[in-house]
Amino acid sequence: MTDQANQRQKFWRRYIFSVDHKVIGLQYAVTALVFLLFGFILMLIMRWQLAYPGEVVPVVGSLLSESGILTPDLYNSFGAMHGTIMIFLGVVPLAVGGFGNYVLPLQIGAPDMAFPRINMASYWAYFLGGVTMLASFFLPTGAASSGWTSYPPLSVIANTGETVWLVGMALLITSSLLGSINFITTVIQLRTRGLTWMRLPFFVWAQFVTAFLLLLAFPPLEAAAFLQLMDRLAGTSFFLPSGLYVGGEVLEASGGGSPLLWQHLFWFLAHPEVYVLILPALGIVGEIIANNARRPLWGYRSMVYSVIFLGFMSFIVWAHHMFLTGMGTTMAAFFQTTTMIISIPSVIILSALFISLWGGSIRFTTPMLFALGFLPMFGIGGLTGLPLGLASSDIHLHDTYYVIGHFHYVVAPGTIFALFAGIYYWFPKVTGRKMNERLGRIHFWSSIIFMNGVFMPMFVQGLAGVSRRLYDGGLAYLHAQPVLHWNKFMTVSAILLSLSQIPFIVNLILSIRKGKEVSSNPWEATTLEWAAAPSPPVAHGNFTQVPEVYRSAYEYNVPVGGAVKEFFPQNEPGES
Ligand SMILES: [Cu+2]
Repeated sequence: MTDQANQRQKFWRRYIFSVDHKVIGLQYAVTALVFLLFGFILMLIMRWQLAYPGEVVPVVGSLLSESGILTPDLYNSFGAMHGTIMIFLGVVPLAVGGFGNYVLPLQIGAPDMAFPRINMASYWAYFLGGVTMLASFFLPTGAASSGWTSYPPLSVIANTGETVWLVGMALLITSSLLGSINFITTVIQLRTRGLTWMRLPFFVWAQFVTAFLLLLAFPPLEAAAFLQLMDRLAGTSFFLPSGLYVGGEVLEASGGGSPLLWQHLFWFLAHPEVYVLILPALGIVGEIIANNARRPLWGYRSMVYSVIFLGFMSFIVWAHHMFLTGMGTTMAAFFQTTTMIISIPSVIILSALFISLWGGSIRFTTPMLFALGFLPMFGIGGLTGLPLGLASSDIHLHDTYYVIGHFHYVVAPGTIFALFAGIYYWFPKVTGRKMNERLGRIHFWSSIIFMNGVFMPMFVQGLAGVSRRLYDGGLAYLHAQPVLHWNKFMTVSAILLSLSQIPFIVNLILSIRKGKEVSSNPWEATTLEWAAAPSPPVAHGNFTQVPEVYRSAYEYNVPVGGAVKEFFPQNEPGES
């Protein structure tokens, strides 16, 4: 091979088809951020339509339709794709594929993931799934339009975009199954010497339980996706009821299927999926709070047990999404009870994080601001979920904007804030440089203000009974009139929120080359990724020397003899 060809091969092996968990983690992170941005733009266009129904969409209008207006069909497509993109292509790949891949092996002192090639396959299945989904926008019929839940019978009789959506989902699910097997094996097998279960950083625990959720919850949806594909393409009727009228005529279905079956299979995945979104975020926030409060995590053990219990419970609450399907009071009673129980471990974790701040000398760095912002936002998200978990109040609130407000508080100012915190926190690990603090603070304060401007009024609209799926934002509905003016407020907030992301993007790009150079442990952290590895870590193997662990994960301000030691890295021998 010539030298040049050799170089070229090295480039491809190293940056594109890499098997190094760090490169794969970055591939995930960058791809997910691009998808998130795209999903965000879809949201902006929908919000424009809600505030100014039927008016030409500025800037991108000519791309949407001849008239420049977001048509009802496109609105439905955007709604379905916004949800799908944000969850399956954005937040989860960033939280698990990005942060999990990059940080977890380093935190447990491992040279790489247990199966580096499966890791690479997992990224490429995700990439392919994402591209497939987005390509469906170019179909003559447009992208999927039956909501991110793809409920039959509507989804089975819907346009070709739905078929592509199902194929894309099958690829994405395959990706996360490959990933979760890898995470579980890595944590069980590759922990370095001395790193017992109760010495694991909380982030590792969060990722470990998340991997189990993905492994156990996704297969039912993968099966369901294939069944729906067969309903669409092979003339079966797993989800199509007999005697269904479409356009005034009875639809020929081969046998009596059940649309409810899909709901069960879908929500059996999608409720645990909520915790797939949240747990890694809690893990990130835990790391950052302990580090910046310079205190051990309060109640570390109870937090670990809570995470495990949460993971277990998340499998027996799914039908709280289905109170309106006529399930009967006994079933409803069971599911609302389990739903109330699952709030207990969440409250324990959130309280433990709050109490960890007690008596700490807090450093208000940008990652810490985002971590602290996460706590109340996630709190609002969780508390507003309770009325939805009770059948009687859910009957009023079901499918209103209240629901949209609730889960966006969990995911947008909640989880995404935690992901921002993580980016600012681990950036020096990846690049050896810090991101700019001033830009970071501008990013934080403007984001938290406008985030609330977007989502808080949704509770008001929802309580007033405005449906979540209205193309005209409620214009045609008498009962929506008193709360209609909030649409403009939310849309303006959303536009300002998008402007607030500019300092972040500028900061991210500039800091890669121009950020302040820092030592390998700039936050004075105790966990292995900072204490034992150089920043950036060695390309293969991560550590110049295999680390050994002597203590628990967060020994900050520990009394030793008569003095107080500021922090004890996990790999530092000696007594504390
Ligand atoms: Cu749920």
